[in-house]
Amino acid sequence: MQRRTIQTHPIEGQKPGTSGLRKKTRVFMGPHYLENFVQAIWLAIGGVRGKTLVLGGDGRYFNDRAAQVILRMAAAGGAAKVIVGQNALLSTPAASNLIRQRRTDGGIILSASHNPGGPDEDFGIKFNCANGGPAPEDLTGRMYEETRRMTSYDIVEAQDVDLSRLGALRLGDTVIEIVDPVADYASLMARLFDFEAIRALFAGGFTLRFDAMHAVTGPYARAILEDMLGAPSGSVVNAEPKPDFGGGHPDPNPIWAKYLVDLVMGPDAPDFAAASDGDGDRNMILGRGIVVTPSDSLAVLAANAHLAPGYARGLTGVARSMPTSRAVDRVAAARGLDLYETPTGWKFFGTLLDAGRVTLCGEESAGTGSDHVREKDGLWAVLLWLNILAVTGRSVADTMRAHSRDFGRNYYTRHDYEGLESDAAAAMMAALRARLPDLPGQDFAGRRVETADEFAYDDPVDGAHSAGQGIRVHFAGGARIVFRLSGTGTEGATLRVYLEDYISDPARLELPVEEVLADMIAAADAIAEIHARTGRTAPDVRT
Ligand code: VG1
Ligand code: CO
Repeated sequence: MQRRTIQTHPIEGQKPGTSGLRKKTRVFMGPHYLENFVQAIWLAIGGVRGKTLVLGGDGRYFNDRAAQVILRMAAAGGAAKVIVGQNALLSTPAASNLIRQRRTDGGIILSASHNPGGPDEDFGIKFNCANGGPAPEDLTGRMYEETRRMTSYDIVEAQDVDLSRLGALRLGDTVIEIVDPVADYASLMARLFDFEAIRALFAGGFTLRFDAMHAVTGPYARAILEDMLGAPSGSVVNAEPKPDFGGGHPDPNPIWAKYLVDLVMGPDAPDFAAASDGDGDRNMILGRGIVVTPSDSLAVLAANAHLAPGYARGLTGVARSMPTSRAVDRVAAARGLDLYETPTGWKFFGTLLDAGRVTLCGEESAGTGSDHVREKDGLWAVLLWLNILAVTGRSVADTMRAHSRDFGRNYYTRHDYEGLESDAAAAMMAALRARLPDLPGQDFAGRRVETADEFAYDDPVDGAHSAGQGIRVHFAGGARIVFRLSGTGTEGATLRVYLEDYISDPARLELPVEEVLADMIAAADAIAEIHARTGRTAPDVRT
């Protein structure tokens, strides 16, 4: 087998964002693009020689080709072993689990998550560390530095590895072990949850619709929900992973999964419905007549997790990303749990989970997870919900009603303005930043600003400092607006505006969200001058 050193040159813009490096697929397919970044990973982790890695992705277009390149580069770098999901498939949480269970040195996940896939859509790659979690900022920073002084990379010349058959083979001196992507993950789920109780729930006629959105969770959901737990066959839909996700956005929210919202609001509503995203780390939870917002779901799971065997001892603490609503804070306060507020992105939960400070964590962007892996986990959230419903015998709607009665309700919505001109978006944020000192005491849409700042985070475990993590404006009475720019897009800029108000009055717990937040929506525009600076009169996505 021929090992070759290929001359290359630094490529602009290989800077990992909120979750790895994401670009248009054609950019990744360009000369040296993927190879440069993989070489930068090897360099940033101190070389791949002698190491064992996990490799898999969400099955999007170019997943299979990229996996072959990475295997040849791992072999050229002298890796001891690469554990690959069959056909190069692994959901993000399953990859995290394999990294941990097999005590490897880390892994590479190929995904652009909820972004669409295909030759004209998006692709992505990220490195996870030995704890199973996304590389922290200092490591992604080193990768970026390496891309800026890249001169060559090493790769072996070889035929494609047949990744369709389970078992072990060799590529040079590197062992390639091809594993069932579902098996280890499914047994982890069986250890955490009361499968007997959930089986009894389905046996009693409880109905479910799980939509895999033609993405990676299809095989996982079929195996676990239908085969192991006895949900009627056909409960899992769109279960065949496709390179272009069937042409849709594999993004489980009320826009891209509107048909699920229509289903639960209509006459044929199942008892429970859910969806996951491209790489299986997000979740959307719905019940008959109700859509549960991700922030509320986190709060409900925190309040009830002890009903599942894996969490019967209770939680050590909970964490949420800063823009996530403060619904979970109320649960933490009532239960005496420590509460941590982190910047957006799962990588910031890793140290807290590793140190045992928190058991559960979540983000408003449909991400929820626990210390069972170091990624958010879509199917895990679905199973925890099912476990809770199986034990309490309540419907989703009754569970939410009871929760608001106990804790009040954090009305919450996120407005996204997509495809903004990058410079205009940056100028808007700069102007907002400049206004911060003047905001306290001013009234907007009849509400007074109490405090306004730009969020920065000091990791309480390792002391790492992260600045510029979103602008927060707090109003009298507990309302809040957060502004930040997305770090996962591949074109232009996306402004995210997170709006929240807290209501405990028992007579006002079931109002339309946009009605309760109308003041905040008007205030957001007045404060950030969204319309004036971008010309936009309405958001592209409301979650
Ligand atoms: C978004 C979400 C963030 C999430 C990230 C990755 O980031 O807001 O909460 O962690 O996507 O999720 P941003 O920077 O675009 O707001 V996934 O499912 O893409 O791995
Ligand atoms: Co995802």
